[in-house]
Amino acid sequence: MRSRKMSSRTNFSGVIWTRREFIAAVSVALASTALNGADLASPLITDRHRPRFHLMPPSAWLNDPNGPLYWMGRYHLFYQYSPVISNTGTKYWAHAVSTDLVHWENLGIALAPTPGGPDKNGCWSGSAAIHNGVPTLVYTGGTWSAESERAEREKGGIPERQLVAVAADPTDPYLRKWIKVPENPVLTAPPPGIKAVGWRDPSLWKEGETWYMVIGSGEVGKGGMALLYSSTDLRKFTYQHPLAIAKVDPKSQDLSRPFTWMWECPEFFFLDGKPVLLVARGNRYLTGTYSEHRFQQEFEGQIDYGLVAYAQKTMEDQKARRIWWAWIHEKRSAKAQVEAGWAGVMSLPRILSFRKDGTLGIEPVPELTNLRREHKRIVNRKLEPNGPLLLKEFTGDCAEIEAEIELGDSCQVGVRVRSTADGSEQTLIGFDRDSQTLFSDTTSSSTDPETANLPAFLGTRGIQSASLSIEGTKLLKLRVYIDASVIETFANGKVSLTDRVYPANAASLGIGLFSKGGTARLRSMTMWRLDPISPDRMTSGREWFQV
Ligand code: DQQ
Repeated sequence: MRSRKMSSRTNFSGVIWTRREFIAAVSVALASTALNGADLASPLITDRHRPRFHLMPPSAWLNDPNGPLYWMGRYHLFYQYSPVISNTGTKYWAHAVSTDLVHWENLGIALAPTPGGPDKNGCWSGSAAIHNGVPTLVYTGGTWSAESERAEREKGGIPERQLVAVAADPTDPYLRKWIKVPENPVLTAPPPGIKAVGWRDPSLWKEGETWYMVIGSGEVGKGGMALLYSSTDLRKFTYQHPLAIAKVDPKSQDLSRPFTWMWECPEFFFLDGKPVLLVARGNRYLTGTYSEHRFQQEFEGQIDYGLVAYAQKTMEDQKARRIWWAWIHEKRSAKAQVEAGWAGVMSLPRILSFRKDGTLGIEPVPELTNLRREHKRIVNRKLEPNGPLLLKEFTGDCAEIEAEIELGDSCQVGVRVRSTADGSEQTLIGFDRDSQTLFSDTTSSSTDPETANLPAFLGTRGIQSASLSIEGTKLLKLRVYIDASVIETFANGKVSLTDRVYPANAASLGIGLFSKGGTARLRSMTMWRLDPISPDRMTSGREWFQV
């Protein structure tokens, strides 16, 4: 079955097994769902689950963010695109540009597989850098089809090759054309002695005149690895040693599932001079020490606690900010995805920073305030357990909410969004005092069985939570972005939690507050209607995506 092979290739690294099973389940029966974007134009424009201020392709499939880059006044962001709504589809690099990190213009396909070439079955994830004034991409090529991949990997083969492409015309601010270099593949196999379960997703940084590159890998029994290479010209790469190896407990790993030993999308950078390693698995970040080009983990944290966020990618922008993106995948059935004609959304850009306690702070980029339009504000209200379900002042599904709530003696407080008047559909975003967690409760978000009742959703549907300590101030500071089916929540500058909801009732637009087990006090709550970033839910430009 293609879906099984997909999960071996894309390998969600066993964030937890329910995740992998979830992805496998939603990919069932998608083998022949190639789409004609033009036919789908109209339904996608009016699809009320399709976001309005998030980046996505005009139709079909998006997964990992790739190669963010700032060049000639524009942010360039690439992403994994497939004309087939499935993670088994052949992957292309799609390309979008923005001057403000918020309004994106899709430019279509930047990298396509070369027939018979080392990326003939997919241009997989990678990174960008400027080398000698030339924007340069490094990425992984897939040489095997989804059909043959699992069998080949089980025999110990590795389908991945590493490739380089350069901007054909660096004077073009849009960088529309990319040329694969004649030296490709620049790396053909993992280093000898490493029994790699996978070898992909290169990421670059520079020290002095030398480029360093990590490639995601892993060995059964050892764990995920970031393999370190060096280069002076981004054509010839020399293997050094593992930059880092995961600290895993082999007893908690399942030897029959080799790909859970893999670190996908590793990314290494310095923030305030301190080394940070990101890995896709669980949106983890690792901090520690870096000496002689070896990273020693001392602390492990999590950037986004939503199981729908994956394959994180960052860049340092021209303002020396570390900007973060991730793929937000769907949380509904394969059938629903195919019927919708699209799947996958790029997260909002966020800024990572070191907090005083050595953990990473995560907040939306300030540029997002450019989207704010009319607003309503309420202040100083008592929140009691029997309070009104909804606030008459607030409604909407293209909005930003900022709320500050004093916990008082409540057990749980927060905001209710995407709610019907009677609460038969509703999503709760709040703080639980006992467990000291921020949570997103989607248990009642939808009555649609394609999102609500499938066994595959039981692992990811329901309540997701993130550790959040606010005992000192007892003040919950929420910032919630609601964009149709996407909800991105930030709390106290410390944690983020992304979730998906697909209310069946078009009237599930109500917004309210809740307090359980005691009385809390709302200091203030402001809601802005946000401006869509395109008039047609990002459905234009399909001609640039013809493959
Ligand atoms: N997706 C890419 C791989 C990467 C995985 C293929 C992570 O390069 O390992 O689309 O989602």
